[in-house]
Order: sequence, then C-alpha cells, then structure tokens
Amino acid sequence: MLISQVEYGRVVHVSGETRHPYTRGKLCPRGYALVEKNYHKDRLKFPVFQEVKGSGKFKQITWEKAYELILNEITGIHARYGHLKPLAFYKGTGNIGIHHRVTGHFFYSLKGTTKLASSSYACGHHHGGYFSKDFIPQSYKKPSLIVIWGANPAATNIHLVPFLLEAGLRGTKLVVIDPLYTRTAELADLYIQIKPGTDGALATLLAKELIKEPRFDESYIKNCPDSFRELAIFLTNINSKEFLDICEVPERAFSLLADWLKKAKMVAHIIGTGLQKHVNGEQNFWAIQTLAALHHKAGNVTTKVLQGNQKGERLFNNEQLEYTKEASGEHRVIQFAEAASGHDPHPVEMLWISCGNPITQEPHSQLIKEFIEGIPFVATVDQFMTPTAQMSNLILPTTTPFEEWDIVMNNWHGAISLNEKAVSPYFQSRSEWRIMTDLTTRLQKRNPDLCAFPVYRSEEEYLNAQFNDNIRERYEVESIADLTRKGHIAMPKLSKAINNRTVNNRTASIEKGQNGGIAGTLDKGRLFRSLISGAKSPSEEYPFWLLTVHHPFRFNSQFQFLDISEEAETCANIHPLAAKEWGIKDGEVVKVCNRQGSLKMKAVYSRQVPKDILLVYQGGCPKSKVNVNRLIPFAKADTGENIAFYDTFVKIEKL
Ligand SMILES: Nc1nc2c(c(=O)[nH]1)N[C@H]1C(S)=C(S)[C@@H](COP(=O)(O)OP(=O)(O)OC[C@H]3O[C@@H](n4cnc5c(=O)[nH]c(N)nc54)[C@H](O)[C@@H]3O)O[C@H]1N2
Ligand SMILES: Nc1nc2c(c(=O)[nH]1)N[C@H]1C(S)=C(S)[C@@H](COP(=O)(O)OP(=O)(O)OC[C@H]3O[C@@H](n4cnc5c(=O)[nH]c(N)nc54)[C@H](O)[C@@H]3O)O[C@H]1N2
Ligand SMILES: [Mo]
Repeated sequence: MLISQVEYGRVVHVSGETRHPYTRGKLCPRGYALVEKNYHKDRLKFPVFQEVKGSGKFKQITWEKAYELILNEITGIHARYGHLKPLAFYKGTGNIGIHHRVTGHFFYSLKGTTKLASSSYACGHHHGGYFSKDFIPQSYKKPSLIVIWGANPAATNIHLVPFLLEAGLRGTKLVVIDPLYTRTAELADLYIQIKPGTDGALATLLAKELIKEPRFDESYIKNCPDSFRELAIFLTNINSKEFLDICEVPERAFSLLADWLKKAKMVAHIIGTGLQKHVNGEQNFWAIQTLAALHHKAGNVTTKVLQGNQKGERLFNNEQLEYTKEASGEHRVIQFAEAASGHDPHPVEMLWISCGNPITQEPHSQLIKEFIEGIPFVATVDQFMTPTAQMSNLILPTTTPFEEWDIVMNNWHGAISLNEKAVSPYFQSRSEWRIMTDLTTRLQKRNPDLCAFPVYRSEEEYLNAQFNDNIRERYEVESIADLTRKGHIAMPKLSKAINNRTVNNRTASIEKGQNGGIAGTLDKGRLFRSLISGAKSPSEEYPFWLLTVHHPFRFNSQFQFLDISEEAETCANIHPLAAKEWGIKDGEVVKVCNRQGSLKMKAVYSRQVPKDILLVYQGGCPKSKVNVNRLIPFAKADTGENIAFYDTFVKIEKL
C-alpha cells in the first residue's frame, strides 16, 4: 500500500503504509520508483495513430477521433458478419486492479466477442486444492519447517522475507528447492538443487518416507478411501533410488529433509509459479499437495500449502461476470497460438490490448508479432510505447494508480485495499473505465442493442457496483466509503477466509473441499505414477535448459527504462565449467538457439546455475533488443491454459 505526497497537483514522494500487516511500511524497489515512472519523459501524453503498424509514423489525434475509429471497426465487423467473433481483446497483468477488469467487462457486454487468453500464471484457483489463505502473519509464526518449492520471494515477493527471517530466529527451518541458487536459496538452512520439472518425484519419495513412520495412523489406512489405500501401496512399492536419480537430489540432502519433515510439528509448503511453468507443472503441484494432505491427515501434523500469485478468486462482480460469461460458452476464449495458427474460422480483425505487452511476454514472440502485424486494426492502451504498442495502429494513453480509483487484491495475503486517486490524469491520459464508458455511450447512439456495458457517472460509482454479499460477509465492506473508514484496507475474516478449500488445523473441513478436498487431493496422488514420464530433459542437440525467470528489479516487461536493474544488457548466465567445455569465455558474445530462433547475447559466468541450465531473465532489457521469448515454444502446461515457459531447450554456438 502506497501513501503518496502531493504538491501542486504532482506526486512528489511515495512511502509504504506502516499499518499494513504484510508490507509493514516497506515498498519494493519498483514501488519506490513509481514517481519517477509516472513523470518519465517517455510516458505517453496523447492518443496517436499510425496507418502502417511498425512504421513509427505516428500522428497525434483527438480522443473523439480515436473513438470514431474504434466504433467504425466494431460496427463494421458486426455489419459484415452479423456477429462479433472477429473482435478480440487481450488483457495482460500489467495492472490487476478491479478497475482494469473493465476491459473484459466491456468486451463481454458485446455479444459473442473473442478473448485471447494471456499465458500468465498459475494454477490453484481453477483446480481447487489444499491451500491456506491465512497467509499473514499467522502462517509464518508457527511452522517449525517452511519448504519453498519453485518460488523466489527474495526477488518476486520481498515482503515475505522478513517473515521468513523472523521465523528463522524463532527456530523455524527454511528449505528452498530450486534448480537455481537464488537470493532466496541464500537464506535457507537447506538448499536442494533439483532438476527442473521433477519436484513431483521428490514429493513422492518424501511421502514414502512419511508413511513408514510408526505414528502414521494405521487404522486410518484401514478405513480410508480406496484412493488413499492405493496410494499407500503405490508409495511402498516405489524404488527410492530411481526416484532420487530422477530429481538428481543427493541422498544426504533428501534424508535431512525427510528427517526434518518427520520431526516437524507444523509445516508450511510454499509453491511458486516457477515450478508450474513446465509441461507437468500441475502434476508436480499436486504431488506436493498430496504430500501435505497425507502428512496432515494421517501423520497428524498441521500442514499448510501457501500459494501466492494464483489467479485471483474472482470476488468482485465484474470478475465474476467474466467467469460466468466464459463458462456459458457465449464467448470464444482462445490462445494466441490458436488464433495465430492460420486455422481460425473467425480470424481476428480487430484486437484490443490492455495492460499487456504480448510481443515481449507471450511465448513464440516472433509469431505473435507477425500475427499482430497482420490484424487489420489493433488498439493498445498503455502508458508507454512498448514493442506491442509500436505494432499497433492506435495507442491510447492511460492513467496510473496515482490518477484513478481502484481496488486492489493481493494474492499472497488476501487483503483488499483501496487505491484513491491522488492527482489528475497526466496530459490527455484517460482511465480505462472512462474509455470504456465513452465508447459505450457513443456506441449506444449508433446501435442501441450492441453494448450492454453499464454506464455509471464516476469511477467510484462503477467500483461501488462491483461489491456483493460475499465480499460483505468476508471483509465487512460493501463500498469505497467502507474501505475508507477501515483505513483503506480490509483483511478477510479468518473464518470466512478459510473457506472450504482451506486447512489450517486438523478439522473435518478438509473433507468437503472443492474437488473433493482431501479425498480429491489424494486422488490426484495417482498423478505420481505418470509424472515420471512427463518430465523433460535436455537432448544432445539442445543440451541446455533455458530458464527465463522473473528479474529481481523489474516487473515483467515494465520498469526497464529506469535502469534499476544494474543490468546493461540481456545476458545468458552459464556455469563456468559448462562454458569451458564449449570454449566460451566470460563475457563472450554467443548465439543461443533452438529450432525456433537464434539470439546473440553475452555469456556471463555464474555459479548460480547448474551445468545444464542457462539463466536469461525474462522481460527484455532496454539496451539490447533481445527478446528471449522468441525461443520459447507454445508448449502448454498440463494446467491447461498456461504455458510451459521453462521447458525450453537451447544450444550455444560461438560466433
Ligand atoms: N521483482 C519481480 N517481482 C515479481 C515479478 C517480476 O517480474 N519481478 N513478477 C510477478 C509475477 S507476474 C509473478 S507470476 C511472480 C512469479 O514469482 P515466482 O514464482 O517466485 O517466480 P519465477 O521467477 O517464475 O520462478 C521462481 C523460481 O522457480 C524456479 N524453478 C523453475 N522450475 C522449477 C522446478 O521445476 N522446480 C522448482 N522447485 N523450482 C523451479 C526458478 O529457478 C525460480 O527461481 O512474481 C511477481 N513478482
Ligand atoms: N519467458 C518468460 N515469459 C513470461 C514469463 C516467464 O516467466 N518467462 N512470465 C509470464 C507471466 S507469469 C506473466 S504474469 C506475464 C506478464 O506479462 P504482461 O501481462 O505483458 O505484463 P507486464 O509486462 O507487467 O505489463 C504489460 C504492460 O502493461 C502496462 N501497464 C501497466 N499499468 C497499466 C495500467 O494501469 N493500464 C494499462 N492499460 N496498462 C498498464 C505496462 O506499461 C506494460 O507495457 O509474462 C509471462 N511471460
Ligand atoms: Mo505472472
């Protein structure tokens, strides 16, 4: 939560809110840089139009002209086809506030439009599961063991770090499981360097160790659901050595972790998105869930699974509407790859992009770029001229959180907070709510039946209309005024936060969770059997894994221009021994390539990576125009809609 200091209509300083239970007055590096970002010389000031995408021949136009161009396209598509399937929108994660749901809300208020789904992360929400929402600060005070699987909070969720350190002082042991020796790994009591995509094997083996324990409730097995009994038999019969070989974890590290698990009175497992960006990501996710369920239920140990960054819970009306509309099948939801495949029966003729920079962030970016270039009309709403904006016809400048009202949910601690407007919009920027409302009133004049987007008089009124009974019960707020009264933040009432998917003590509530609660979770334990075949490995031709993880000082493709990342250009971090095998010197420019593309970048020696992994941060770097997502294939993860970004394999060539 930010407190902004305003002088003469301009934000001059930001600080954190000390009363906030999670951030406790601290901001992350990007938070502190927001003022600089807001008034950066490159910030867009006026709507601009270019006839030919990528030509750079932008003409400044008025908002009225911009609206006219958009409405001509929408009504034109409708007149030509009698439906709106060729009209598509794409909403990225550049801003995930409730205000910004207006994009989906508007396009789903037009009949039968298409959504190009973003491949951002993660599972959890859609798949139910066994996880706790009482993240702060309760969750980190009590456990005697915290295990972090495939997350790097010291870079991506720094507010968690003080809780981890405080827990450490109280004697909690921290285990970090990651193929990279990350900043988070540096904090761990035990770091386990695992082979990517094989956490399921490790979790399975840990489960096997647990059920050997005498305190494991035998009578429970006798009376348990069949799925559980099957799982127990399966676990007893697996070959431990084979499983350890799969995940390439040393015996000693494994025994230590197994020992700590057995002795622990309370365990918290934190599952990140990194672990899930694999073709078998969901299986690995469920394997950890199953380990936790088993430990909890039969081992009589309080166990929590904490998963941040999951897709939100769709609490507010406009979020729910999107969900209901999608479930009803009234609108098409397809991925870029499908739309770009050339086999789309209703090829996209107009694309609206909000809060997203798909040319940098989606996989197979060359294909995405060519696809966007080929769409007759592309409109992008952003604050900066991103690579995607450069490939658009119309670029609409929009407001930042300082210049608009919003309600923000946090996926780590479940609080909802109010973002109050502090200053007027920058130059001619307009808020996304305003843009959608302006379009609606003009569209309704032309064709009264085409658009059912509700018109309110202000952003605050629009936001007030998104509250509902569920929010009132859980948060005791039903309007912006209530949030203001509560000091701008509402924490979930614990009893409500712990909905039927949640476990935080040994109660029966887990029995009836979504997807069958524990029974469902243990059912998923069957996945143990298939995950071994799912895991990928480098080949002789492409001997390196390419991990394109999130940068500690950037936020996806944002904040590059501020240069807070210290990184002058995109680099491939390589283990010195691997580099020497290929005759590559520290700092040498090399070619990193696979079947999809080839990129030149500097190879930098790093002991953070194992010998068969190259680390290249995602999001791009301003000084080198390398777009690493050119090398990322469109491989779907088993979560269904997400992409297996981290199952990408490459080779290195000397120039
Ligand atoms: N500074 C910063 N913070 C951010 C972001 C940012 O770009 N920069 N982005 C935000 C967003 S959109 C997201 S989704 C989150 C992402 O937050 P995280 O989930 O923490 O981020 P990732 O970088 O995807 O991956 C975390 C770790 O998973 C590891 N990993 C990869 N594959 C495996 C595997 O198979 N098993 C295991 N055990 N580990 C594996 C990677 O090496 C990496 O260290 O961060 C958010 N916060
Ligand atoms: N190789 C690789 N690729 C990845 C990932 C990876 O780990 N590796 N991670 C994936 C993940 S988890 C995610 S979430 C995606 C993120 O990718 P995107 O969804 O594209 O998100 P960002 O790059 O954060 O921001 C996109 C744009 O939103 C704009 N923006 C910011 N605030 C606002 C606003 O208030 N309104 C509007 N209209 N625009 C705004 C920013 O200026 C920026 O240009 O990337 C994915 N891509
Ligand atoms: Mo993300």
